[in-house]
Amino acid sequence: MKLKLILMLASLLLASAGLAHTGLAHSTPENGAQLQQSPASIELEFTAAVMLASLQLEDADGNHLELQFKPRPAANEMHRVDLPPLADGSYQVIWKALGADGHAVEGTIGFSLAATGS
Ligand SMILES: [Cu+2]
Repeated sequence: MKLKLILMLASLLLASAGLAHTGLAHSTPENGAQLQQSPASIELEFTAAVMLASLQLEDADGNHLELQFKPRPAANEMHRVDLPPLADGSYQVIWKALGADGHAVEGTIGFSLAATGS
């Protein structure tokens, strides 16, 4: 019965649309930012309090840079992690967080750095 299947799929879609997962509201640097100064920190602001489970900084060659990040059990809307001075190049920030609804969310923020006069 095709109609039954369509109705079932439609109700599944409606049900999942009603669940709002916690997401990233804003980041500094922003995704796609082209910076002229090495950012002192990365700031992630979420739509609701989350536990930041992991944060990695990767350069264009795929190397992971050492960060002073340790996961903390406290949930916050805003997470800030200090960055070391960065060389010119492009970077990816890969974050994973656990939302209040128990769902894991993750994302990537890319930015590039080209310091003037260097
Ligand atoms: Cu969720």
